[in-house]
Amino acid sequence: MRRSLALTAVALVAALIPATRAGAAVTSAQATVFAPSPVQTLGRQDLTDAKDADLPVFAAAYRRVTLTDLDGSGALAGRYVAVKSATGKAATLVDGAFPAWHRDSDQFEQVMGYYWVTTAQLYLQHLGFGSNLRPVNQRQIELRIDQYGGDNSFFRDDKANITLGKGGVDDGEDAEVIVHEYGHSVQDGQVPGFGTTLESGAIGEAFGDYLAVAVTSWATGAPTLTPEACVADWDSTSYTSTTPHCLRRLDGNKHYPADVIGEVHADGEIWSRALWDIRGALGDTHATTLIVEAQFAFAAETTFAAAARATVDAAQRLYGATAAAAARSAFTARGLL
Ligand SMILES: [Ca+2]
Ligand SMILES: [Ca+2]
Ligand SMILES: [Ca+2]
Ligand SMILES: [Zn+2]
Repeated sequence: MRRSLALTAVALVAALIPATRAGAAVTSAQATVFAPSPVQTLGRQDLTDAKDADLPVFAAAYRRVTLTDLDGSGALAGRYVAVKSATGKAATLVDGAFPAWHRDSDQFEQVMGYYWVTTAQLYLQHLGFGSNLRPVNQRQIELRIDQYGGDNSFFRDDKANITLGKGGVDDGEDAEVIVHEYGHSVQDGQVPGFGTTLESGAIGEAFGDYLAVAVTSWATGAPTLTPEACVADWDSTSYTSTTPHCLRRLDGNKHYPADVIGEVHADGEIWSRALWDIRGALGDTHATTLIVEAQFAFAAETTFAAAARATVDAAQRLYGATAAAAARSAFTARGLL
């Protein structure tokens, strides 16, 4: 009797609120993160991993935020991501909130993964993807944190999952590393199997870098203490010696084909500079909307030139001739058109 009453209530709620998945109790909870990283927040290029120690200097970089779209289980699982950690106990709610774990706790990177994947998806939705434009990657991906030695994170398109490594600075401590990986998930969601050739792979790396900057600037404001074009300011302190520390930048000056070296991350800096210039000309909202919309039309093994043409076409379709000219100019400046 009680069970059938409960089922009726769930069915009624689902009928009244069609946007809510039947039976899925979606909730929010407070948690503590870096937003997006201590280097960017504090403007200190001298920070080092210090073997994962929670030194006093980091105190001012923590932010209390609201995790949304949780599934109500008390774990870090929700509409867009489920966190699976191979290191440490799984984070769980305590009295309705996630405790204020800091960087020396395994649970901190788990919370970071949940928050930043969800924030990246909400950024895409704020652009209109899933409302006036078709949805982009609105699926639950799996995010794993692995204690393996290498300093690398990667996206596996066979399982729609992201793995964050713990080499050097834990990758999960830098929102821009997390969102970069989510960029691969986005492109795989749009074009399954995207990015297996050199040029399509370079576009994948470039888009991940671009999305990392766009999402973190949207969520926390454009940085004033570090260059906005710098990607992964915190993670890269482990493997770069010059300052500002950047894994890569969006505002480099590489040109096609002279600067192609046959490595997807390096060659991606040709493409990401074009995206950066489109954003500079049209602003974040129009630029990212047309860039993401264009990707639906990319072949899985697209060339730079074909993808550039598709992006100009999307600019024309969405915003007209002036936007198309700005996109064309950005790609021409790189030698891509
Ligand atoms: Ca850590
Ligand atoms: Ca790292
Ligand atoms: Ca940055
Ligand atoms: Zn990548």
